[in-house]
Amino acid sequence: MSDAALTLALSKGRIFDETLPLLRAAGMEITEDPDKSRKLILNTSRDDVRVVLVRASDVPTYVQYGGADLGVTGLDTLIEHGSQGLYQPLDLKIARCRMSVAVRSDFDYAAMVKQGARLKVATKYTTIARDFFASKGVHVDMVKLYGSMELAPLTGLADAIVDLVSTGNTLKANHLVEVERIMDISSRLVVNQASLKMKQAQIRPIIDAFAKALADKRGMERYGFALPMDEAAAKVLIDFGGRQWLVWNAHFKRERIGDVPT
Ligand code: PRT
Ligand code: MG
Repeated sequence: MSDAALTLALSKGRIFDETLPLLRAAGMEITEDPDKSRKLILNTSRDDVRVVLVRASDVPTYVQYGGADLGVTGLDTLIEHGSQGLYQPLDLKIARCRMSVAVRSDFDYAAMVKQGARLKVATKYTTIARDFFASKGVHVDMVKLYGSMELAPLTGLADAIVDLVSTGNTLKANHLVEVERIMDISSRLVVNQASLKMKQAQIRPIIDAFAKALADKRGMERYGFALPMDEAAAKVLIDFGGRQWLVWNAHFKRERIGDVPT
């Protein structure tokens, strides 16, 4: 591996699975299945790009200290870690979920907040939880946990939890209800700031390729077909929210872009 080689940090599971199509679209196929081997360093179809598999919560650390040049990490993890030394060029809009407050269904959260009661909150996300309750003026005692937050209200360890919710099935299965939605969460591309300066020529095209893959995906979601993003016209259509009149105002060589008459 030459000095100019790039290392991308990913975590196994949903972030890996949902980053794969973006990598593919950006011309980097991962040639090995991480579930079928114990390898922690994976090759890609590009000689100068390799992937390292780390714990989800370690991705920002790897990128911050240069163990990886780039990485993909959840906004939750990024906020908890802090963004020092990390350039965040793109919201990849993958591994989407929300950060919420949940309580036992028989706990009157609204009344407790109204009374100004002190709440016992269990969470892995102490920074996000502390900031949220401080902004509401609610006093909390924080209990730091590393997993299975749902158990805390059921065992009397806490009144409330702050955790990620996607389908809501985990809460439901444990008789918990969501009482506050703190923020929407998705995964971000993070880049080591020193790498960005020293390896500009390699990193910039990758950021651009990811951005193009995202725009293509959005076009696909919105119109049900891929707009040819190499056409200036299609870019106008996407960048401005697909307003037909913008297309009319633009000049095109082709008569149609996909199924959209121009
Ligand atoms: O598991 P490990 O300790 O190694 O790390 P991790 O849990 O941080 O990794 P992983 O792969 O589980 O999550 C990586 C990232 O995926 C998170 O940082 C989030 O940004 C994002 N993500 C998206 C989620 C979820 N959706 C999600 N539903 N992370 C976790 N969950 C969990 C949640 O904590 C809860 O236990 O799934 C459960 C709720 O799911 P529903 O569908 O039942 O609501
Ligand atoms: Mg997990």
